[in-house]
Amino acid sequence: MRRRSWLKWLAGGGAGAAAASWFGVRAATRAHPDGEREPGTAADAPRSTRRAYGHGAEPPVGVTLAGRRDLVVPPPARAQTAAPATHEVNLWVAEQPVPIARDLVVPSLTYNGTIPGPILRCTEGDAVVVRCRNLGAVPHTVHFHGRHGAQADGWEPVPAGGEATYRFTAAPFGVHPYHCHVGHHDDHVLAGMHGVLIVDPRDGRAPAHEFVLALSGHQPGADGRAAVYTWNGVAGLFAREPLKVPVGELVRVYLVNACLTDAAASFHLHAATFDVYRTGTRRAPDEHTDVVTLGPMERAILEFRLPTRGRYLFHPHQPWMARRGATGWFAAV
Ligand SMILES: [Cu+2]
Repeated sequence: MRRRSWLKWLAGGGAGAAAASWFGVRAATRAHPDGEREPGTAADAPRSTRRAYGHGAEPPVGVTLAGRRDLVVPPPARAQTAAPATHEVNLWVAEQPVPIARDLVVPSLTYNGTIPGPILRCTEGDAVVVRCRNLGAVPHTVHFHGRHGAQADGWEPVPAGGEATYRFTAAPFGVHPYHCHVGHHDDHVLAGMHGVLIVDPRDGRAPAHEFVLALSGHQPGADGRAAVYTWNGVAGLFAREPLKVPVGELVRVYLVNACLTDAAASFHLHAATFDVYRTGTRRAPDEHTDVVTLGPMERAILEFRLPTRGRYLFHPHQPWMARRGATGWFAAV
């Protein structure tokens, strides 16, 4: 992140003011739709990159795919064993500024310091123990999608400075988002409090090159939509650094629509088609297509192979999302 951005953020009220306002999604800086600069915010808006094909926002300086690998590539599936395992997860909540695009740092709410939160992975039937420590100034929670006891649902606020422990048995297999769920929880989710839990079937899935792609919208734009859309919390990262996969080998995408700024969002892959497993909860694909549409917090597992060397574009088919940071590439190599 540029030093200038930090200084500007601090000069504008900084952490104290941000914490006191419990961090809705108010912008530290204002960004204009389509990555254009808005008058008076010249240095703060994401730069237009119209010279590049199909996207309008660059990632923050210093942010690389290698540095964010753990937020893009899920941990490996656990070896299949007869006995269910116990997974202990620590999630802490922090209120902090997070860079999401070039020259755009926003006051955010995070799990473990990143947007999105860590990718969690277990196997159906495993015991999951999530300890949430609220280091923030206002109440937060962790609410998991999927199936669990009502007492572990994460709707009860965890006060500032407090802790809560959620215990559940992972089910059903599939891909399930988790997110904060206090009060106007959409504010907290928009500010960064969301992540992905992958629950593998007990008999496993075929070996594949796996990625998590979680779409989110950030910052109110002038037209009521988000000003910036990101895959995995950073605008334009996969446009600058394509996701590389070997030609002809199975690719699996855990796709999550964590975007609450729009009624729906889609994922479109160019020059190839994919199997869609909605919510990932069944073994047979629901459809075979090149566009899948998801409402907020809906998700799907996509499987495909890229048959020849080359670059394969992907983006939401909502043009404003594609232009404002959510365009990327797979590169078959
Ligand atoms: Cu919260």
